[in-house]
Amino acid sequence: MKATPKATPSMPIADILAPLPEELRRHLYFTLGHFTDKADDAYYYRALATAVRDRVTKHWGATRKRFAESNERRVHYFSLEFLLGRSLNNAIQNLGLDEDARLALHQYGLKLEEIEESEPDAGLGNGGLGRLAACFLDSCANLQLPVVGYGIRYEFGMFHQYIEDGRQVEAPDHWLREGNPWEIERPENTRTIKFYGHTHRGINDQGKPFSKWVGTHDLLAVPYDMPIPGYKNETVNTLRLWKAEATDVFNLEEFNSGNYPDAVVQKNNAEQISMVLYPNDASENGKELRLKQQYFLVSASLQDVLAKWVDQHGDDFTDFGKLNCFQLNDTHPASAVPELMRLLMDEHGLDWDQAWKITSGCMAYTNHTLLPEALERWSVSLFSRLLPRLLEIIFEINERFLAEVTKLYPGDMELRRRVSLVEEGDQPHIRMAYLSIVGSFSVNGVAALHTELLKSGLFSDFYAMWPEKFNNKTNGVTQRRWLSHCNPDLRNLLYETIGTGWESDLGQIEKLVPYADDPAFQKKWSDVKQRNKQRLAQYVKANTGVEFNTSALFDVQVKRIHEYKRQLLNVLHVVHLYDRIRRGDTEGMVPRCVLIGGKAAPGYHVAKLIVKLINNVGSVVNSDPMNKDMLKLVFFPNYRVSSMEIICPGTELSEQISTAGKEASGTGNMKFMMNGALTIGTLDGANIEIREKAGEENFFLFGLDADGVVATKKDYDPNAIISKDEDIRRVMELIEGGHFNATEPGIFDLLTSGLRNPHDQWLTIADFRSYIDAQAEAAKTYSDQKLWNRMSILNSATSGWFSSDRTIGQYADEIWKAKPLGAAKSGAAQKNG
Ligand code: HBZ
Repeated sequence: MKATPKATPSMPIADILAPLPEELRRHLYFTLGHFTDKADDAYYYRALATAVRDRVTKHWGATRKRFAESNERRVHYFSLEFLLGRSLNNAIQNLGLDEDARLALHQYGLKLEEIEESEPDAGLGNGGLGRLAACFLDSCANLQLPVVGYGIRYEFGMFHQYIEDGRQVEAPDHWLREGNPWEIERPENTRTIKFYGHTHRGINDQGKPFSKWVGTHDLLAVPYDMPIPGYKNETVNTLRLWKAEATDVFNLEEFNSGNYPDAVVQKNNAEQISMVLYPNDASENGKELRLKQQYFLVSASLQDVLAKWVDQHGDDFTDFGKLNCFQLNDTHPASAVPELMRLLMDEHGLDWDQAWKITSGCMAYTNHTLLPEALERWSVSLFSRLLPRLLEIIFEINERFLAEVTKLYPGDMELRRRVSLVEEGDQPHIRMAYLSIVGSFSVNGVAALHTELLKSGLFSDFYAMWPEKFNNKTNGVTQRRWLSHCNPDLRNLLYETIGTGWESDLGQIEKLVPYADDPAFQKKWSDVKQRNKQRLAQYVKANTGVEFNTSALFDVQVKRIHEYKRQLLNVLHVVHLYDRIRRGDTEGMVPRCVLIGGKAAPGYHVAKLIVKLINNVGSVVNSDPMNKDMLKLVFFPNYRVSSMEIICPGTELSEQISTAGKEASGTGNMKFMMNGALTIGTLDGANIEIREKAGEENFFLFGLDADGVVATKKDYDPNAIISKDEDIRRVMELIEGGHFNATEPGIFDLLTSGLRNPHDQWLTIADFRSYIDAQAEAAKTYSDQKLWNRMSILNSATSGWFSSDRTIGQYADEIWKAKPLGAAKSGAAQKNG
């Protein structure tokens, strides 16, 4: 091992770093004070992470410099959620440090995979929306785009889910307890955020009216930066997360009144804002603290961008809109629209028209849901108390907007009422989606069907007014995490078969098509799947105690628990198979292991009951002596990013079974496809595009389509369907007869009565027969392994479209008009070499 060179001020920063094995020793001893030989994975994790981070930091500094010197458009991705998962392996992979890291640990007899397990997931998100933001950051860095992510540094991320007696129990996720080697605090960029107070109107020296926000209760936003390394391209982008702290002034008042303990308590109050991620993924509960979080993020981030602008350009905002773009991840950061107006007018002296031209020219909004109950509305009374100046601005935006509506459609009062940013009623509310549309130049959905439904349904009035604002950006996922990293055996098979180019250009995975029927390749392909199934089976055993038979079909549904995602339909099918086994009718069946995982929002009673049903059915089915090894059902606890990294490669059948028209896109469906799972699914969200790319013969389709759902609702009679279909009737009888809840009679009545209700929104019974048939078709196909392997290979081979690199390429070209800022050395040449 080479000795560490002596550092001098003139030495290039890169040369200060010794080889990784030495750096690991140095950090263990000097940074962490680990003086003993005691094996303690947590120490080794931290030391290795710090050593790797140092290498990341080198490129980070260079990237920042490049961005600062360029005069290209910058993008700011505003999101209340970034579901990053683990960072160590990602950094090692993207910097090509795998061998070095293994060598470094080898000196202590340690394995990289084991040490990586010590890293807690950064669970700063609920589900798809948060994970999409993380995949997007990865792709932006891969494409060398000048994009900064802005979010909140929640002290507690997504709760831990435990299962007790079959029920979900939540526990806090204190992910920062042992420190976070991936963040750097930047106290010098602290911003002040105002709340409460009132506005004061007056006339300024030039005789112009102004409004001032005074008497506010202020707090501080302190930024913590996390590096987002690009793939072997010397680019490291930034995710800036804000932590709330009390201002000194704020504490001083209490202190002076002689109440020191109260002053400290006040400090805690301020810090509550960034304390915890709200765990609701599909319904709003209108809590004041949540609105505070949203404004806190938006105000801190906009001030940050404006401060940097003023540093570079002074108070000349002429080109601000041309050189900046803000992408709003759903309506959660929608107060960016009135906040940018406020900052430009009240802090930087622009008039309304100048400020509006800038604001509405640089905001872009992504919608992620069609569920009306998920559309954010904030009561005017809460707004006026918490953010009085913003409310004033929103009212003025609305007045001007409604004037425009009247000009376009004179006399249409009904339209005015429908599109108003203020929903009238006993308790008027601000409609955040409408505010986002009016304040943005771009509005996009996240899959083709979703965007069409936005245009024809939820937002049709706005689409009629401004068709040019609306566009589609079908979601994608990063193949670096969701193929390369999580499925090393498949990665190696791809390397030897089609080379390495697909890691930064997934379109190249199409080169697999000619191998679909090649027996030698099929053998390698199924060997890889078999090893991944073994790994998954071990993981299931360790987490649930249940044994999976690795020659069975691995059938998986992992996602948040929600009625529209229809985990219930999946359970009904398991009960149907169980019923067939019990009556000795196993013809055409193949052994099957069903895994369901996901978190229910803590206040969502029905979703929690579905978790209980899955667990109860699982314990009855798994212990029935009739069953042998034909059928298993487990509920996988605490589903999160790092568990998907093991579940996804071992999955053979991917369940994407939402009621058509309800799932905006789905992204799990894409991860499974890349890893060679076949999909059983409805014509919903991105399933439609998956089926188009894979070919309809390589997809198990069932159920009503979105139009069929609308039509069926008109005279839906689930009880008639149940009584006419023997299989369905028997399933209902087993559940309603208490077969799965002998000791707790009646607990599932809410679920069964929901299924039988003619107003059941999710039409589970309507799709059940078609689902059973598609499942039988899947089983039949599985018993022909040659055919199954062919279909599996073709699914992976056609998954190129679902790389988030493609998605981000489209955002950059069509919305952001952003250009890559390449590293001094050509990244692409290095990447593909
Ligand atoms: O966003 C999901 C959609 O359900 C899914 O279809 C889509 O693929 C994905 C990415 O576009 N939506 C969410 O994950 N939504 C949330 O997590 C959420 C979080 C907080 C909220 C509301 C929704 O207040």
